[in-house]
Amino acid sequence: MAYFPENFVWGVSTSSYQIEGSVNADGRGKTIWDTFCENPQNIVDQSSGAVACEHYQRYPEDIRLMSELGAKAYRFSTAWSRVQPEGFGKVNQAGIDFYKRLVDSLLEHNIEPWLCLNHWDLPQGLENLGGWRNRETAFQFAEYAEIMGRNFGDRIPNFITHNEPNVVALLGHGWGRHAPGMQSAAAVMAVTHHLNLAHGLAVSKLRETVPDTKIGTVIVMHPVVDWENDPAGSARLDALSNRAFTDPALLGTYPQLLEAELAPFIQQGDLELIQQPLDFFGLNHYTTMRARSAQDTALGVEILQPPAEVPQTIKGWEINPEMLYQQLLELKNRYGNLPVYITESGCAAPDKLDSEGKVSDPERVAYFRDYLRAAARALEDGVNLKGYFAWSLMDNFEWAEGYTQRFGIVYVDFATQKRIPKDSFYSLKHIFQNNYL
Ligand code: IFM
Repeated sequence: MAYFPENFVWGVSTSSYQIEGSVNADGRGKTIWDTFCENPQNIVDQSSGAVACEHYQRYPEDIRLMSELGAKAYRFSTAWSRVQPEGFGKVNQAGIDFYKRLVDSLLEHNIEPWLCLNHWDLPQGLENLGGWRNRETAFQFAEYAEIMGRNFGDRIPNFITHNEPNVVALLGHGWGRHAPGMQSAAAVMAVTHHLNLAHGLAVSKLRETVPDTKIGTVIVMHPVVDWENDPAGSARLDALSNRAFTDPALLGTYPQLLEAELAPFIQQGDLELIQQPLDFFGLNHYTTMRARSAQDTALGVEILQPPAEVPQTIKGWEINPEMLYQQLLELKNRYGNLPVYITESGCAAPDKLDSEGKVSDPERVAYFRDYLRAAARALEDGVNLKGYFAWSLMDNFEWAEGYTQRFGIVYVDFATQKRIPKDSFYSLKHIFQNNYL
């Protein structure tokens, strides 16, 4: 048996571009993902988030599902370009009103809203000025945070600055698999530092605007395994992905390995601005990483697929719950015992609607149970773990994989937009309601 405390926060996570659709509705501005999806080579099924789950219209039904699940919390992101269509200047009241309707409905259902300001969909207006490569974007982000604080501070108990900024830097600017599709080490360094600066500036703006609200950040951390096969590549991958955001935010330093490459972008006082006291740390965790030095690539390192004999999901991500346990202990030991929420955890599985209209997803049921057992063990061993958010409420636009990989606990029939809870939904419902498994 694995037990969780009475007040443990059980929730689900989503993000704006992956579920909302309605990309031209009510004054929303274009984002880098709208642009990236225009090139059919970028997305495996040539799709986009233009329609996605039609959450923009169907949010009341989605909230009813969360309520049926027994979720106490919902982590979602706001599309910056609905709030400021260009990313700067004019504020679009219709965009703010949409998120107010969403948040008010969550509160009516006793579901605590957790608002994330950046889950990758940067306004194209800012990209045209250099995007995250431009230091000025960090200051624009702080202005957007202030607008959100002023409008939502009375009803949002938890703000998150970024979701997985390390993925924006690496996949978006180093490996070119995500928007804006660049492959440049210098761009990765500039983006890394400017995202960190944006985080620090946004935290201090939010503290001024909404002093009673809790504020944190969310970073995806995957331990590098098989280190001995490529020590130099492993050290570089670990620094770029696991340390380049957590170290400055929580310790006020950059990994030594990256200092020279980052130096051109750092101004005096930046690290003090970045290291703001936080109320919580959000850990996204799914798998492990293996490194391969690759001098012919911009970053000089790539992520290797796990060997065939290693248990893995259809996405090729190793299933290794022990590494979640290790990751949580590492957070405690390296960064102090800050309250931690697992803000994403889940797996892609080959879900099919059966002839009775049901979806059985045993791989996902097992994944959640095994990873939750590992989380409970970390809790027993003193990790200040406060909550767990499953990724994701429903199947959605899985970025470069389009709609070919389903992560939801609710199946979405994209032809009809019908939502069908999978077996994993009912399994989590039992856990959420009983605090044990
Ligand atoms: O879908 C993504 C999410 O947007 C960020 N974290 C990982 C998920 C699965 O790939």
